[in-house]
Amino acid sequence: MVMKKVLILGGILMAGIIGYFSIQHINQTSWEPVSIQHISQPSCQPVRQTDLNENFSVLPRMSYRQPFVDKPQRTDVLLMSPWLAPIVWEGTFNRDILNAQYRQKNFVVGVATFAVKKYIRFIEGFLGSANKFFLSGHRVNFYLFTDNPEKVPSIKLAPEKRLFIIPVQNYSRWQDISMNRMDIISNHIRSHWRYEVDYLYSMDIDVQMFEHIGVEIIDTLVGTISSWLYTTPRDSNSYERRPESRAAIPRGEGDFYYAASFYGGSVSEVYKLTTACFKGVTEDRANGIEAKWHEESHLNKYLLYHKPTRLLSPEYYWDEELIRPRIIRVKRLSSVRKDLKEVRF
Ligand code: UD2
Repeated sequence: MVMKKVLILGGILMAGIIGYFSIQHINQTSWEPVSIQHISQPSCQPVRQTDLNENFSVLPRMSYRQPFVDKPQRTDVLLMSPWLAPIVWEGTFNRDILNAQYRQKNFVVGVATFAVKKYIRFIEGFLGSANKFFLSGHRVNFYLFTDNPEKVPSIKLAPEKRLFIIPVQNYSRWQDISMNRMDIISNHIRSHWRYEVDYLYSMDIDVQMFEHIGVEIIDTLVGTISSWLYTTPRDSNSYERRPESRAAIPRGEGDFYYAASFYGGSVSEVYKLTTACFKGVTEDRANGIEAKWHEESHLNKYLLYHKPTRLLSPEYYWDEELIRPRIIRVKRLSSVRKDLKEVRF
């Protein structure tokens, strides 16, 4: 009996001692400030300044269908790349939510497009349809490069849209007009656009828009999956393969085939992309080689090794010559049929 009491008392004493020390320990770790001198810091640690702004904005109340994790919006198409970049398809997003989020940021988007030589004829269709369908209700600056500014038709734009006509020289080869776009865009970012816009997109002029293209296209680095090659295995598509070209992609590599007709992103990312691609074009020229699909080949190489943060499905550039399959529910933007021999020469 005495032995049992001794054991119980001993147990209580031990528990008390453990409890005391653990409370001390908790006190130490959670309350007592740790002297900075005890933490060894590399002397060249870069200084960071995180903006701790508390003026966060709140979305308006909205009524929409609830999302469920076990009910994907589409099951017939790939919605996410292997690096978790969303692929934008009709039926996968709610434009009202996106617009509400975007409006709070008050961004300006720039669109660079070129109408050189006979391509001037495409301006009216491009601008007329873009005025209606491209980022409707949001601020957009269209930058139109042309060798014929006096021939640009007058088009009445929505109040939030502006047109800047920028004279540019022409080149005898259409391939040079197309490839030099990368250089011109890169130079204008450095001299102007970095002060004027938040996001920048490059678009071919020989297209028309038929449905809304909204803020679902906005992201840091955005590429459009080609309507010609969206189901083609990587080794059969149109990448440049000759190792002598700076645009070469080795066999066994490649994600998607991207169309050069529509790409973009933040100004700084588009600057990197256009500068790198034009460097590739210049080095190819010095080595007497031209990539299979000109700057589009360089763009594909760039986007393979600098993964886009968002991909636009072929809805965002549909080629008129193709029959539209079921998975392409809408044709938002499509090429205008052209007689290549007539228009390029
Ligand atoms: C593809 C690409 C295009 C470019 C080209 C290079 C797609 C859908 N488009 O289109 O972006 O990479 O291949 O081979 O993948 N331009 C003029 N005047 C000219 C020629 C061209 O202004 O005389 C401009 C114009 O903005 C045009 C763009 O360059 O939209 C591309 O030329 P394209 O449309 O003739 O090239 P295409 O259809 O072969």
